[in-house]
Amino acid sequence: MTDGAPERSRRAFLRSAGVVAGGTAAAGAASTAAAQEEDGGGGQPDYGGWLSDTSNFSTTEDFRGQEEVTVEVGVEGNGNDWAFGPPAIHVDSGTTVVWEWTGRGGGHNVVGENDDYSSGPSTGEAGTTFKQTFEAAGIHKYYCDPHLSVGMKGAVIVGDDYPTISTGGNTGPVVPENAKLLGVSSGFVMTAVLGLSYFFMKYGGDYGEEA
Ligand SMILES: [Cu+2]
Repeated sequence: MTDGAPERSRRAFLRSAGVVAGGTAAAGAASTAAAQEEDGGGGQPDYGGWLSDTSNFSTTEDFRGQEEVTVEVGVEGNGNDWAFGPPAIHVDSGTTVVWEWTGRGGGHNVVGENDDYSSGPSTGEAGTTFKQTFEAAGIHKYYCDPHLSVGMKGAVIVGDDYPTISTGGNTGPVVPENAKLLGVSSGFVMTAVLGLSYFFMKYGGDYGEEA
């Protein structure tokens, strides 16, 4: 029994097993890196439900790079001309927001959510303006006092540090399920290779020495 057949098949087995284990581990690492890159961009602003009943809100309009931005008071929405237009804007720190009354929808005003600023008593006069300069980063919410209950609300996002809606279910690094499975399966393959290698070394070699 010195034909060497067991020796050749053992090497062939180890070579093919090594290729399988290495390939699986590399595929797992690649898909994990791709998933992290997708999640790296800025998320959607989290308004905490503030604009959930504001009928003309669909997206946040980006006005970064401008020193002054105008928001109309009394545009169509919330069942009448009872809306701010646009209701959600994103500006740089130091930007002045100018609210300008359209004259439609009756009397309106602009009041900060925490009552930290106000345009005063509501008015319906077209051309009325109210200005507020925003410095602090974050989401600044405001409303129209007479029409708060129908959803006449707005928000100003300032800067780039503001709450966002989490896209993942946990706070740790995002690892997709298929990458986890690949990790587990490649670990299993490597363990199996080691075990079978041990088996071949211990028992496979005996064939050659018997003759
Ligand atoms: Cu109003």
